[in-house]
Amino acid sequence: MGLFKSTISALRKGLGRTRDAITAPLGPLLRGKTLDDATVTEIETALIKADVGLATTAALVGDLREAVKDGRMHRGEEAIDFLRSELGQRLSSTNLELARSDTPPTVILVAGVNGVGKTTSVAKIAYALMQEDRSVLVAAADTYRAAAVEQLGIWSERLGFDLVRGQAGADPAAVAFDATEAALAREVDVLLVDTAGRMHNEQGLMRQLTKIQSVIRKQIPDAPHEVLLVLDATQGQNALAQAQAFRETIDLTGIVLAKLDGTARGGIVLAIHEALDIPVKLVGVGERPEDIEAFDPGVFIEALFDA
Ligand SMILES: Nc1nc2c(ncn2[C@@H]2O[C@H](COP(=O)(O)OP(=O)(O)O)[C@@H](O)[C@H]2O)c(=O)[nH]1
Ligand SMILES: [Mg+2]
Repeated sequence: MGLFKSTISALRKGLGRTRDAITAPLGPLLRGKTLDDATVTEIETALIKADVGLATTAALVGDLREAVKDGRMHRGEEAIDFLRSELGQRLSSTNLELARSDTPPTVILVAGVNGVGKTTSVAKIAYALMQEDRSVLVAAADTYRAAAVEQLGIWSERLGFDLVRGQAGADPAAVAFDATEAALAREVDVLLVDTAGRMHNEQGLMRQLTKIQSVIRKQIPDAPHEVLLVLDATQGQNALAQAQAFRETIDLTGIVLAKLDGTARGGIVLAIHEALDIPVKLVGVGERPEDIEAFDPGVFIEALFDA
């Protein structure tokens, strides 16, 4: 199983700045120290700065304060253990593997607003699947800009996956329909559908997505098997607002958190979990095809706390 096996070192590299941001203040602050009100406040500041999310931070810090006050917790190391276990529990509940259909193709629809990293993520996912000897077909259903189709064209040549494209300005749903037909005819393992992020208005964008979904279902009733929303980790609360908007229209099955390498705020993973209850399944940690990883809560927590 495991469409993607995460490698600890790559994820660590991606989370390097998160680690610096959180551990740099927390490590020296907590190890070998006695806990008091001031240290707990510093923990609070560090968690908020890392985008962990206000509710999660408040809950954790509230528990810490009580434990210190009641004399149940004395040492910095105890606080670290407490935080690791609490954060771990919050992230461990969900199935993080990509769904796979018993009858191929598995259809993966990729959505998100403009510039967050959809097309790059599609190329990366295609590449990762090809490394696992799975056949991949990609639908370039962002037909609003010629450059978008062009961009996927370059990736497809570079990485060697097949592409179904429409004319610029063609109906994206028609491209998705053709691609589904081709995926069935060619018996590929996985069909990835890249979509547009920019429309004249949000309603138009959401309607387009529903339409794409329904034309895919005409040929494969239980598809798409994954609807991945790509979010840009550097966008903080704005990313959360995007997810709220998308999930009102379409049943999201997972998040791809792109550009985690570009932020010191890896705690956004926890904020997403707290606010949306949609699992972060993949993380983007760079611009190269290999810069994508399965999200691994254990590794993530480890990276957050261990320098
Ligand atoms: N550093 C970094 N850049 C990324 C990542 N994913 C995408 N990008 C860059 O973000 C920009 C927009 O990506 P693109 O895939 O075109 O976004 P789209 O409009 O959602 O399809 C491009 O310059 C990508 O190279 C990532 O994980 N890390
Ligand atoms: Mg794109």
